[in-house]
Amino acid sequence: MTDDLFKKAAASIVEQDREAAMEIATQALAAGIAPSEIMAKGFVAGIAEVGELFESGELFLPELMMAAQAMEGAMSVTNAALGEGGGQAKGTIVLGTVQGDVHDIGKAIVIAYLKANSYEVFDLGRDCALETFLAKAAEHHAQVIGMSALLTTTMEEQKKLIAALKERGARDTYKIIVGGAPCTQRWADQIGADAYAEDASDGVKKIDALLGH
Ligand code: B12
Repeated sequence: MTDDLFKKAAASIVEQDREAAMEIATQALAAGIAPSEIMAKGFVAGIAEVGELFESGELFLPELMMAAQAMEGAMSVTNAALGEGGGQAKGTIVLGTVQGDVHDIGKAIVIAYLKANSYEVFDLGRDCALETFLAKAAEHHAQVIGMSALLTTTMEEQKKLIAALKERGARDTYKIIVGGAPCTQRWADQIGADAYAEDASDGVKKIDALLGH
């Protein structure tokens, strides 16, 4: 039954069916499946398959966009179920997708997890300029800046932001965490980030560790 729902969830994304995706997400939650589990084993598996089909030329951009819309539909259901952690905030984070990059599905999941784990998070959206990251981090007195990048070309923006902080003598003002499919621990080390996370729950763990929770 559960495996069947995971398969249906993945299929709804591959078939670019937003309505079905939302319905399956609702069904899964009603069946007691955790939002994180239906996301990871169902919907994220589906969008990963879509990425492979796109890469091999079996799906084209319009279909990729419709699959992303189905994914957003599913996320609207699962993220709402995650809720907010409540209590005193464990820390303040500004998080966005870097300039030149419009991929924001992963970022939305990370934000939902962080909020559910009692962090105050300011969503800087997508295609976010380096200066906006820095201005918003200062404005909100953030402890952490999180940057998402999904393109090998836009990963460079993560490096540029760290370099800009160093140039201004402000590198130690913030902890920097990077993520997104092309990023790795090695990349994070290379650019001098404080942490890399492979997914949303790892992101919460890494930020907890950075802030001593
Ligand atoms: C959906 C999608 C799109 C959608 C995005 C919609 C949206 N609102 O996000 C649309 C259709 C718009 C799109 C456009 C493009 N895309 Co696209 N897209 C994808 C796809 C299939 C899925 C991405 C996704 O949502 N994954 C699911 C989420 C949950 O995973 P995630 O983003 O990795 O996030 C998780 C972790 O990485 C981590 N994480 C992510 N960010 C952060 C940040 C922090 C701080 C932390 C802690 C953790 C963290 O936690 C997340 C949750 O677990 C990928 C394939 C792939 N394998 O990634 C291609 C892919 C990224 N796209 C690709 C390409 C080429 C493009 C286009 C250039 C296509 C074109 N010809 O126009 C454009 C680029 C537009 C732009 N300027 O940004 C390539 C990139 C290749 C490369 N080497 O750079 C990929 C890899 C597809 C492929 N295999 O060819 N795309």
